[in-house]
Amino acid sequence: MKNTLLYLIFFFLLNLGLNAQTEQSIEGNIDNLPVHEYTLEINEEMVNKAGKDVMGMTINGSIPGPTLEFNEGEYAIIHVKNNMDEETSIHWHGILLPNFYDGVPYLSTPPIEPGKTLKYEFAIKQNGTYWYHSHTMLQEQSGVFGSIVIQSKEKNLEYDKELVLMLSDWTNEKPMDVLRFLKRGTEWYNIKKGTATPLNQVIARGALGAQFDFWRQRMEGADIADIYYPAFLINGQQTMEYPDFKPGEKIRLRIIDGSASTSFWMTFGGETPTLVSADGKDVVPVKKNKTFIGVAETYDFIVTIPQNGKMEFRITAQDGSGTASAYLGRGEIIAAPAVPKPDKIGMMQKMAKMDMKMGAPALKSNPKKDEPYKMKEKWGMQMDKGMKMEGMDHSEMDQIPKAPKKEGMEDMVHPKMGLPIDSMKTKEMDHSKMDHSKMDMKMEPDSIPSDRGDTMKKDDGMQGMELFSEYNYDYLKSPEKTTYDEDVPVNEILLNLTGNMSRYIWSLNGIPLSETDKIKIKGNQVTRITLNNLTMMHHPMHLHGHFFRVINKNGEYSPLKHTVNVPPMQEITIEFYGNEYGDWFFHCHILYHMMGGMARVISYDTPRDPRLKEYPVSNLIQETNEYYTWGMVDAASHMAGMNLVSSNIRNQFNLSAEYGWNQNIEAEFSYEYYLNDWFRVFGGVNLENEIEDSMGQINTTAIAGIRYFTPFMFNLDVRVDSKLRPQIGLSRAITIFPRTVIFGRYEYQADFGWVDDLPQGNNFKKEVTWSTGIEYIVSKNFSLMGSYDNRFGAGGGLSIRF
Ligand SMILES: [Cu+2]
Repeated sequence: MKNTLLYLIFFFLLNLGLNAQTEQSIEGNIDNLPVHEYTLEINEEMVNKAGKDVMGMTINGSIPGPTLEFNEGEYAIIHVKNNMDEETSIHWHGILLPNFYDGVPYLSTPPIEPGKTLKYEFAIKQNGTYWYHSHTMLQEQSGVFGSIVIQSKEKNLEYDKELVLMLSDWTNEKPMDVLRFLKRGTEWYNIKKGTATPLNQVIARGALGAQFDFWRQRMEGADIADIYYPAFLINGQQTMEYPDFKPGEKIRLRIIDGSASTSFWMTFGGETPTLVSADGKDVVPVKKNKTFIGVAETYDFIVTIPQNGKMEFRITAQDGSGTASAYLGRGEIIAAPAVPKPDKIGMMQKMAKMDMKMGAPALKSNPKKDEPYKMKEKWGMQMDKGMKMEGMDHSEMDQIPKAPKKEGMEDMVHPKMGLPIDSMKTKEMDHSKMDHSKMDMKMEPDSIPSDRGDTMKKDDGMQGMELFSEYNYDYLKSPEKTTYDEDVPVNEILLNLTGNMSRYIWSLNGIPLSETDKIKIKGNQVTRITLNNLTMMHHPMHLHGHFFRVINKNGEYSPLKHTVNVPPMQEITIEFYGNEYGDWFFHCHILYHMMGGMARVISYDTPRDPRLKEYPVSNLIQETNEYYTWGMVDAASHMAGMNLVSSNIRNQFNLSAEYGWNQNIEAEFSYEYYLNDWFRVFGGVNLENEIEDSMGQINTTAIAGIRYFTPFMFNLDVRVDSKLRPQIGLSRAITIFPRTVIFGRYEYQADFGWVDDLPQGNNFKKEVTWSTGIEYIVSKNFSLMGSYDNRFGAGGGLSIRF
C-alpha cells in the first residue's frame, strides 16, 4: 500500500515535470524515457498528383510522408536520410524541443547534405496533432511533409477511432520557377484560375472608382492567393474514400494544413462536428461546421459517421479556386456545404470605401531606421474618421454557444483604434465587448452618403467584409487559464506585416530578413508581439519552438497556438513566455512569402552552438535575397525584340534590344538600384542608329537617371545621356479583358546641342519615340501581340516569356 502510494506520487511528479511546458528543453534522454525510433528517407522521384508526371520529393516513397506516432512521455529518435542530390532538412512543426533539433538549416541545425543522415532526438513532452516538413527553400511544396500524432497520457476525449487528414496544394511547375514567375509580376496565375479582375469586369460592376483607388496606391486589386494550383490534396489525393468507418462511430479527425501557400475553408456533411483541439492544444469543445484553416495550422474535430450514407469532408481553397474531398463511411454522399467563391471586385469596393491606406513600404530607403509605430500610424485602416461595427450575422453555420446572436447596433472598440498597447486589461475588456464573427464595419454617417448603410445591408456580396469578420479566433477557448504571472516583465514588439505585390517582396516593418538583425528577447519574461497586417493578403505567422497566446475575446482563456493567421489590414496580439535558449525562426508560413523576406530570427542571445560552426546563418538569410532572372522575346512582322531582367531585392540588371526590319535599332543595358519599393537610380549604355531607317551610323551613349513606379502604376524614366540630352519616358500596361492587355510607351528626348553640333541655325532638336499595342495571353509562356511603333511601323507576332 505504501509502495503503491509512493509509486503514484512518483508518477504524479513525473507527469508534472513532463507537462511543464514552461521548462527549458534539454538535450538527451536524461529521464530514461522509452525510446521510439523512426527512419525517414527523402528521395526525388517522378510522381503524378495532378494529371502529369513531374519530379517530386517523397518521404519513404510517398507524399505526404508517414505519420509519426508517439505517446506523450516517450523519447523520439528520428533518422533522416537524404537520398537526393541537394541539401535538405526536417523541422518538427509545433514541437517543443531543444534548439539544435528544431531543423532550420544554418540557424539551429546543420543542413542534411546529399547522401548523409541526421539523427534528431528529443523528449516528447506534449500531446496532440502536429506535423513535420522540410525547411529548405521550397522543398515542402514538392512533397517533403508528413504528420505527427502524439497520444495524450490520459484520454480526456470520447471517440472510437481517429484519422489524420493532411491537406496540401500541388503544382506541376518547379516551385522555384513559380517563385520566379511571381517575382516577374504576372497576372497569369489569376487568369489560369479565373480570379483575375480585368477592367471590363470592374467597369461592369461599377467599380471603376475603387479600381482607381487601388491603382493610385499601386495595386492591381485585392488578391487572396498568388499561385495557381492544378490540385488540392487530402492525404495526397484529390478524393479520398474511408469506407471502413461504421455508422454511429465517433472519429477524431486530425486535420493539418501542410500546404505551401493555401489556406482552406473546411466544411463537413452530416451532423455538425465538434472542434476539440487547435494547433495540438485542447480547446473548450465547440460545435462548428465551416472553419478556416490557415497554412500550417492544425485542427481536431470529432465527427459521427452517419447512419445512412457517407459524410463528406471538403476543403475549399480560400480564393475559391479548387476543392478536395474525403468521404467517411458508405452509401449515399452526405455533402458538405459549398463555400462560395469570394467576390474580389466586391472586396475592392468595400476596401476602397473603408479608406484604407494600402501600399505601406515593403522596402524602406533606410532599413537601419526601424520605426514600426510611425509606420502603423501612417498606413492601414484610417480609424480617425470613426468607425462603428454593426451586428450582422455572416456565418449561419457558426454554432458557438459562447456567442449569442445579437441584432442591431452595438458599440465596439476595434483593436486598430489605437488602444494603449501596454494595458492588456483594457484590451481584453474591449475584445470581450465585440463579437467578431458577426462584425461589420461602416463609416460614421457623416462620412458617407446617407443611403450607404442601406446599400451595404442589401448587398449580398458581403464577402469583402467577411474578410475581416470570419477570420477571427474567438471560437477558440483554452480549457485552462493561459495568462502568465503578473510579476513577469513584458517586452512589447510591434511588427507591421508589409509586402510589395508587384515585385513580390515581403517583409516586416518594411524590412526584409536580409536587411535586419535578430530580434533579441530575454528568458523568463513575456514577449508580446503585435502583428499589424498592412497588406492585402493573409499571413499565417509561425513561431518555432514555442506556443503563444493569441489574445482574443476569451481573455485569460485565450488559446495557445504555434501559428496565427493575420487577415488583411487586421491586427492580432500574441504573447509567449521565454523559457528556451538559442535562435528561433519566426516567419510567414506561406513559403513564397518567407522566401520573399517575411521572416525574423528571434534570439535569446545565447552563444551560438559550436556544432554550427561550419554552417553560417548568412546562408539561410541569403536564400531570401536570391537573384531571379526572366525574359521575353518578341518576333513580329515589323520588329524583333528581347528583354532580359535579373533582380534581387535591391539590385536589378536589364538588357533590352529592339530591331525594326526597316533598319532601326535600339539596345540598352542598365543596372538599377532600388532605394525603396518604387524609386531607383540607374546607369548604363544605350545604342541607337543615328540616321532613320539606316544602320550606317550607330551611336553609343552612356546613360544615367532615375526610374520611378508612380501612383496609378506608370513607369517613369528620367535620364540624361553622355551627350547631355535629357529624356523623359512613361509606360503603362492595363489588363482590359481576362487575357487581353494593352500597353503604351512614350519617350521625349531633347537635344540643346551642348555636345554634338546641331544642324545649321538650330539650337534645339527633339526626338519622340512612342509605341502602343495589344497583347493576348495564350498560355503561361506565349502571347499574341500587335503593336505600332513610330520607328518600326505596325505589325503583329508572337511574344515568348522565359
Ligand atoms: Cu505571408
